[in-house]
Amino acid sequence: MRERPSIESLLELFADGKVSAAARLITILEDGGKDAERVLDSIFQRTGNAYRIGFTGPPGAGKSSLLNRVTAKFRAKDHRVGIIAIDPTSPFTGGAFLGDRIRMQAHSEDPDVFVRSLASRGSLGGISNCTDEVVDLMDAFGKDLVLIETVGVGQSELEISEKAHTVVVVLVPESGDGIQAMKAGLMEIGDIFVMNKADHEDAEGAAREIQDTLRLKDIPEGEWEPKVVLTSAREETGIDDLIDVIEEHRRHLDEGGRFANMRKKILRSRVRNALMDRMERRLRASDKVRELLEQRMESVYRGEMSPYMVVRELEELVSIQ
Ligand SMILES: Nc1nc2c(ncn2[C@@H]2O[C@H](COP(=O)(O)OP(=O)(O)OP(=O)(O)O)[C@@H](O)[C@H]2O)c(=O)[nH]1
Ligand SMILES: [Mg+2]
Repeated sequence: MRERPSIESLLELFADGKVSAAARLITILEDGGKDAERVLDSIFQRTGNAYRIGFTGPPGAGKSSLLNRVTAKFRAKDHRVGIIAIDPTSPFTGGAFLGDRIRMQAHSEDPDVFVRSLASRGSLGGISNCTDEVVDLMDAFGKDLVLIETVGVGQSELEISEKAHTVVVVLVPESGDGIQAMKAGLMEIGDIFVMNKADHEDAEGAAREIQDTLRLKDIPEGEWEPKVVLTSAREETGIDDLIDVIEEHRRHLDEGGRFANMRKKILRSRVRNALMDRMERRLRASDKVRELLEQRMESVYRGEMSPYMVVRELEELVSIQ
């Protein structure tokens, strides 16, 4: 068996722009733990340049097909593109992985396009635990655009809006997608709504429906008004319009310090989430905490202690000053 390269040597190769080293570092980030932290610590200073665009929407809406088209356009504009496809691991939607791979093969020879699939945390789709870290790695690797594809289900849509600067919601003119989108909370998070499969006849009507729904939103003066774009990834129509609107949204964020504020907000929530995670893991791992908790719970059951009395005592035990 070949010896595994050390993290240091991988980081050196990574700094030299070696794709294979970047891919291995992503695997380390996926595995989490101390090694993942070391990787992140060492690349973090080189991050902060990538613009992140999230593509979310129901399964099969054409997100991957669209990403493929959009990537070609961005490459023509000399952007270096990272693509993260978060694949549901559910057997019902299985095959997405292979599908994405095949659709992305158009760019597989291009050294300035870096594609990576990550397994999603939930079985239906959503976000992967290490999405932020992998975005950072692509950013540090010199990609100035990172496109993130997630299936919009459950909580994931809220999470993508915490990770992407521009959120593109991809819908199709089939089976009341618009209504589904509203239910799933997608209407709240989209900066841009794409009605894909515009080669279907109901597309224009469906796009108008979305537009009408968006008009009901109360948008403060000067804030971004979500836009609707009709595309066909299959027939390659509307892609330029989509790029234009994405760039328009980016310019909007650049004005008045919005982008800088958003960046701070994203970083703040990352630190907070990481801290909460760490604290929770520490609490769960501590035998002392568990023992005391079990003992005191008996007193709570008997009505001798209130829940807050227990919490105060536990707080003292794990005091972190
Ligand atoms: N007619 C038509 N079909 C399309 C269009 N875009 C994508 N498709 C087809 O729709 C199917 C799903 O496309 P994908 O790009 O895999 O959709 P997705 O949203 O990435 O799917 P998941 O990742 O599985 O959620 C494929 O068979 C595509 O060929 C389009 O504009 N028009
Ligand atoms: Mg896909």
